[in-house]
Amino acid sequence: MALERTLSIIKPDAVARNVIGEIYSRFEKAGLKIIAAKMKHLSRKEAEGFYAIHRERPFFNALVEFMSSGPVMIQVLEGENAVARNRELMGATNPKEAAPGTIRADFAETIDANAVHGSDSLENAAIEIAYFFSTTELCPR
Ligand code: RTP
Ligand code: MG
Repeated sequence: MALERTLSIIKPDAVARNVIGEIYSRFEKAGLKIIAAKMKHLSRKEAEGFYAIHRERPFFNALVEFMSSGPVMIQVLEGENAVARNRELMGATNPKEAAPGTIRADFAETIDANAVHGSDSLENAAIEIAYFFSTTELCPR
């Protein structure tokens, strides 16, 4: 087992639904520690930079529009196999296909507004964490 860090974002739809605490509770119950957090209303440019990997995808504009439509809650999660563990907690990208009991099944309805983001690999996690946090903002314990 490996101690990992991953980047999580509670997207504008879930922040608007007032379920930050319920989602944090799922991270904590799964043994993931929140070692950094900030709330932020992303500019278009910040959202574009974050999702640059999807630049050529047909849904890119809608994704950037949505991610900059309201405040998001951004956190670094640390724990055993944190990248995969967080993806399990999130459920499938399309909430309609997400397993019962996952965050997306419980708090989201559409593929565009699907409640949470989670890094999809350890390599991307490092890039995404550095996009939002300096090393001095991380508080492992
Ligand atoms: P995320 O990056 O937000 O954690 O989501 P993910 O890995 O599950 O999905 P990804 O393929 O990385 O796509 C990023 C976000 O783009 C939106 N999307 N829309 N209309 C579509 O076919 C489509 N596909 C993806 C979703 O909001 C997804 O979370
Ligand atoms: Mg992704």
